[in-house]
Amino acid sequence: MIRLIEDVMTTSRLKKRPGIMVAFDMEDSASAIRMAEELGSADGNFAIKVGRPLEMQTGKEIISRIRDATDIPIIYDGKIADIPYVSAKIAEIAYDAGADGVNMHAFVGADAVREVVDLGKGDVITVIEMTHPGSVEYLEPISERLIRMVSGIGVDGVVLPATRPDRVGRLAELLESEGGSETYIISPGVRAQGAEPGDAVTSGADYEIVGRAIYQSENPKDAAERIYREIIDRLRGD
Ligand code: NUP
Repeated sequence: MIRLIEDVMTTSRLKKRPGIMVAFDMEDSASAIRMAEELGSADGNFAIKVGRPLEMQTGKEIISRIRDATDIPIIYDGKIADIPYVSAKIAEIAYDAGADGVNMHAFVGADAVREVVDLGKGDVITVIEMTHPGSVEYLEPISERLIRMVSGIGVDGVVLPATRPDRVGRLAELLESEGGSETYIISPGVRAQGAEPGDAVTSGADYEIVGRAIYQSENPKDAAERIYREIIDRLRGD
């Protein structure tokens, strides 16, 4: 198991440093490919997250096409939450299409998370708490247990909500104390859901996920660079 955890950590393509994971939730492949190419030459640390709306409209091939268009790490955000066999099957399809990592729910349990980690095909990111109000009802009461569980397994990343920076801070501390200091934290909710750039990173996150504020803007590359600079400036205390 220890060897497995080390393997996963050393092969992780997503570096644990401040950056933006751009959510690709647009529904057409042309603008997705164009944005992937533009981000490749953008100033900053970026990753791409392919979401279900894009995948459902264009098929898993969109991952391969983005892979061909840029060197930026790609995460498939299928929010996988199924029995271990099916969870691993979905993850494997995404890895084989060119994803560097997949996003799955932690609440499905240790057996499902372990089955995906044991594939050894790329990063595994687990959702711990979400950005919307409903997350407070059912995820918040179990999130500390989820952090302990995924730390024991050795996942590459966890999702914590930028909309609740206090939760990012608390769970980041717990992650560290559970031996997860190498685990990156990615936090959605910036701009469209109310969090400001830097809210999560100054609370202990590594990547902030930004979707609509980038892909719906007139110039996505400029928007991505501008929000990245805002995050870095907040971190420096400017
Ligand atoms: O808790 C979560 N909240 C959330 O918004 C977990 C997520 N993965 N996301 C994703 O982040 C969501 O699916 C979308 O792709 C992105 C946020 O997009 P936007 O609100 O910046 O447009």
